[in-house]
Amino acid sequence: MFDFGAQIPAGLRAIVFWGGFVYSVYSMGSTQTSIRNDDKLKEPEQYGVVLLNDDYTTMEFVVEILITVFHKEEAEAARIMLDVHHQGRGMAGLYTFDIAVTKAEQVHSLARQHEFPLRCLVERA
Ligand code: TYC
Repeated sequence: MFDFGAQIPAGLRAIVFWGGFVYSVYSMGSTQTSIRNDDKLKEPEQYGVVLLNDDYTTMEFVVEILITVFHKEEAEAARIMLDVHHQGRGMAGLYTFDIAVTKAEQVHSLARQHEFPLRCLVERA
């Protein structure tokens, strides 16, 4: 229980995002406010965008994709690219579902534009 005093007017229901978790805040009167973890509101599930190896896409292009689409630093991008090259697959990033799908579409679209067969998957983490 946290007491927000008079900061939240009586009757107001507010959603507060705090430390990455969602809490419901209910005003219970002009002087007392309670806060509780709401079971129905969970953190969104995470989805990984997984890059797949192939024999034709250049290493430079994959590093460029990791920098521009996934906002990796160059050294980290090179490390992920080599991981994919050696292991067959590797994690480019974790996102909510819609963002992961958008990133995967961006990868496929850029790969098509440059005539590379680079593919990636969206997987539930
Ligand atoms: N195997 C590719 C090569 O040797 C490089 C590569 C790395 C391709 C990662 C795709 O997701 C990939 N040119």
